[in-house]
Amino acid sequence: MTSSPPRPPRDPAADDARFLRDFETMSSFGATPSGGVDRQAASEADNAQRRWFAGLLEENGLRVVYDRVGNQFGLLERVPGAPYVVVGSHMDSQPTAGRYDGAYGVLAAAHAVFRIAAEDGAEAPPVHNLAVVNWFNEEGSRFTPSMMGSAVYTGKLPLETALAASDSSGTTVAEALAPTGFLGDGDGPEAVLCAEIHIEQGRLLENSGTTIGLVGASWAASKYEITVHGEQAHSGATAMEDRRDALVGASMLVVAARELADRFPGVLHTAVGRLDVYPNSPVVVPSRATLLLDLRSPDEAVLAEADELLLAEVARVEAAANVTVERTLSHSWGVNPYQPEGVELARASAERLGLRSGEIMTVAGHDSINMKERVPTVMLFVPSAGGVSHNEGEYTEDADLLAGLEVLTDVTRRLGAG
Ligand code: HGY
Ligand code: MN
Ligand code: MN
Ligand code: MN
Repeated sequence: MTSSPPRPPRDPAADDARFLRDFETMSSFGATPSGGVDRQAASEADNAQRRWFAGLLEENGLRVVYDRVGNQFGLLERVPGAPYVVVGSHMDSQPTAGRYDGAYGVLAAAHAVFRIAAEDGAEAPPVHNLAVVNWFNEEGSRFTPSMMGSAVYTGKLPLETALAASDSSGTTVAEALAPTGFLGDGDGPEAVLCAEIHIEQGRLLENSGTTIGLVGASWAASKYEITVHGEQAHSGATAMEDRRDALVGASMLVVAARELADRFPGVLHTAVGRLDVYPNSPVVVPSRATLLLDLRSPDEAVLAEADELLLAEVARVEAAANVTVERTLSHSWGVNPYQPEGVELARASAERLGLRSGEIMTVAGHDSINMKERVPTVMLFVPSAGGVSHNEGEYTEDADLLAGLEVLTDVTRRLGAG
């Protein structure tokens, strides 16, 4: 039996150049004139980058499969029948976003697995298979809730609910995915362990001169859909005392949410990122205004107290603007920590590579927040310049991208060795 020809030893500089070249290619999908990207879930740009990514995975010997909600996986099957270390993030983006959010973590996962696959006699014989993952619709900008693909994969969100979610044009996830070929008929690979690398999207790592963030826990988050009901009226002729102006009510709630953050300095972040007004016509008093409110805190008791205070504000607004307010919690997660042994394994990898690391909490949501509730999960950060994210000016130094890739490769190799 002829043994396979010895593989050329890895050339780290060439590997790094390949990664950076692939990252440039990836950043061309949905590229915006100001240097960012727009590739919302199941958009043409997202579909195009997924097709390119499938080709890259296959060229490197991985088998590409999709699950029932469009999560994309590249499988490296080394041990027949063994479960998988699932490594990856998301490629979908916010409407005018940066090139790094999510996409970096998916490409780094792919290159980590390519490097491990190319090693002769890895340090320890593999126990688990490896799967690269591109989670569907993490951002939730076109279809809510966010972190959708990993929520379905982990059983947190029913598949039917996800497939029925619709965008502002009324197109459902099922309809958007149907023609793409990204809807599989299986559950995807069985995960036994998980890892994700992501840009920090804050400036703690940059401020402290730390290269690798070891994510120990997440801030808790509550995302509400709030609908204010008023009454349509002529914006000129209607007497002021007769008006039930939904937009006035919604505006009071936006300001109340901002003032709430001021009551808990440093431990409560609030924002209203989307406001839909109906009928949104210049000469009509709006009868309906829907806002998506985002509350986050590292302390679940603070989040609960903020929720109570917000309810009191709702009652005040209803009386003051003579409107009625409906509020539903559309998505939430707790602080629940990542497994400490995973943090220590990643710390040891960073130390072995001579990289400065430090423990950090994630304020942003990630697919690993869903995954850590199912399997031991390692979450890593690399610095964001100025903490800028969800903004076309998002930036991370190449040296930090490559350092993060080295750590992710070492962590994935060790997780794969069981
Ligand atoms: O909600 C989040 O923080 C994530 O970016 N979807
Ligand atoms: Mn992200
Ligand atoms: Mn994001
Ligand atoms: Mn994420």
